[in-house]
Amino acid sequence: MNTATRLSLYGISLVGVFAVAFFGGRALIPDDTVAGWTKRADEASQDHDSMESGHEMTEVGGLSVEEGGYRLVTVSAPQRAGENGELSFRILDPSGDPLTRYETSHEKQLHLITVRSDGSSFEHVHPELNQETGTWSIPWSWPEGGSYRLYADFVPADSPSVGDLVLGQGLEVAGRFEPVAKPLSRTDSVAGFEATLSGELKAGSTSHLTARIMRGGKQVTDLEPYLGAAGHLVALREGDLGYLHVHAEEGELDFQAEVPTPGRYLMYLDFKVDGRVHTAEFVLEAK
Ligand SMILES: [Cu+2]
Repeated sequence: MNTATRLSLYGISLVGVFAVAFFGGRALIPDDTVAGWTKRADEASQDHDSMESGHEMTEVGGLSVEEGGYRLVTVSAPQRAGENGELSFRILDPSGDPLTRYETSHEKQLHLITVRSDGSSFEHVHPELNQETGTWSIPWSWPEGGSYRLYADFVPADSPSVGDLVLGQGLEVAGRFEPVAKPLSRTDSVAGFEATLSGELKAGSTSHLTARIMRGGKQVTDLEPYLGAAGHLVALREGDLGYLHVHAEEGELDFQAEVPTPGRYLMYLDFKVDGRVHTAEFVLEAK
């Protein structure tokens, strides 16, 4: 091998080293493409900010113990099905102090929802706040074993711009567990009432839903106000149990639901008749 050939081979191997460095780094992707991605990411985060501050949220809540700096802590409940005890927890504010001041929303300072992972055993209750300690508590027992999800839905009074927060946490309960299948359903029978939910869910847009309550073949028209409306609807996304914001509209049992993705949604309608609150359950599919 002569000197010239050796030098040119050296040159080729140098080119090889540069090529590896070039392809190994971001230089592989043209700069203007990267700039486009960065810009879109910025726009997305701005959109996210504006959705957070507004009321028209299409995101799901309740999948995290923390949101906006507020944290769900010291969740305690009976560990075994059938055991009588207390369910309690605290909310910490962004500085780490127990949150004791809440805005009233739907007539309550905090809405506590629990549901088993299969969508059964839904409960929507209103615990008591200890103003000194910031501890929320309510007498409690689990009907059956399984994995449960707990949601605390509230509006902190110390920072009105934060708006409605839904913090969530999972809980394991020992005891018998038979998963319950929840097929698609627009009707439910509960305590002698026939409930129907009509309307189509469309992913990414506002859907209008209307419920109707019948008893003995006649429509029930004397529903009592419950939480500031004729009824209260909670929607959970099947799969991750993400909690959706549903707004009551004008009119008897009319709602606006915003679902972010196609798939099934578990819907729970609380309504009040003769001084008693009942829950009708539906499963709808969003296209
Ligand atoms: Cu409530």
